[in-house]
Amino acid sequence: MSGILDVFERGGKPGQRPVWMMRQAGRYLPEYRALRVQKGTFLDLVYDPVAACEVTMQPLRRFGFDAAILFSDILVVPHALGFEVRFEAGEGPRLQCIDRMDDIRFDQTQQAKVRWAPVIETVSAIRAQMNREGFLGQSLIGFAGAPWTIACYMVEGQGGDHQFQKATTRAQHDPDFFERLLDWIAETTILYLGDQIRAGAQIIQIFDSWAGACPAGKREDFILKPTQKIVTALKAEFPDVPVIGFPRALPDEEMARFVADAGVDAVQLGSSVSYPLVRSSLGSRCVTQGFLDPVVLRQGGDLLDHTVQKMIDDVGSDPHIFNLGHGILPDTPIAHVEQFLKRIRQ
Ligand code: 1CP
Repeated sequence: MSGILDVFERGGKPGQRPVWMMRQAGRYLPEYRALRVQKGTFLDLVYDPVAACEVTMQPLRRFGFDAAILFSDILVVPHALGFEVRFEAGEGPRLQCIDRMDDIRFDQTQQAKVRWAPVIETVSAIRAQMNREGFLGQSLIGFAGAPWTIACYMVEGQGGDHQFQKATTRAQHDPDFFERLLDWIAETTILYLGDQIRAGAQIIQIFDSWAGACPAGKREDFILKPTQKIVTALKAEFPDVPVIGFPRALPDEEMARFVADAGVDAVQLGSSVSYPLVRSSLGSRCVTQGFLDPVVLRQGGDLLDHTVQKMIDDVGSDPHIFNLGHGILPDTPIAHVEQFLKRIRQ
């Protein structure tokens, strides 16, 4: 039984502290950088099942994390829907913008399935490889972006450096367009995550990395409802697969409502969270995940030791999966990851 699935099923065993790290496969690992150079572009790596499986396995072998996360990207969904996506070195993603209602074509899902087929092949390959290498207690996490976050990238045409001004303005002034777009992404994501689960993903995480950029009055329509639609559909078909939500930068006092309304089994918390406050509103049974500041991990030293110890003390025996509050920074020393793990596993 995996440490992480155990947390969902029974609240975890006493003293057990399952841990994995957002972006655990990535540029801070020399073995990742070596393979990345060989493969050319980031998307070439993502759509190569042998290479993507290898990259997924790298942090498992090095650190023995309690979960593997599929090596892919949330922008596979717009790409599969026929929109150009490029990852420019040092500039983040660039996408072909969506602008017109006519561009939202619900008949494109068959084509999308063909395009994401290599990612689904990767999921099967990872499960087989985990078995071969004896990672039997570890779980494989599949994922997708939440509709709001994906819509922001599709309308803006680029990453979040500009806080998605164009996308959030459009969302406020043209809610009909935005709601139809969110619905299209939600429908597609249900199929995509269903394919991942059938191929062997055991837990699903839905990343709403830009939830905090959603206008406050629109969170119900743009954050809660689209996520709820996905979770409801997945639960109908796969009732035993836990779903982790990540409404990043949503105010602490709205977390409990997000969990209840979206219907997720767990919530990932960001680094600025007040854990005692959120826990008291969530109750003792909801699983949380997070929330070490990636900047503290990069800094290491006493600060890292003290921060991790405080996190352990705060969490106590609550059902919790240790992780970062956001992705690991590419210039994080490997020794700091080891220091973090040592303390968690003490
Ligand atoms: O050059 C490189 O190697 C590219 C760096 C990179 C990596 C390693 C990108 C570009 N994506 C990824 C992998 C990735 N992305 C994973 C792999 C699994 C793992 O954790 O090991 C996952 C789960 C994601 C998800 C993802 N992509 C999110 C959600 C989580 C989050 O970080 O908030 C988001 C927002 C993206 C978009 C994206 N992809 C890559 C970048 C640099 C970005 C952010 C762009 C921006 O600033 O808006």
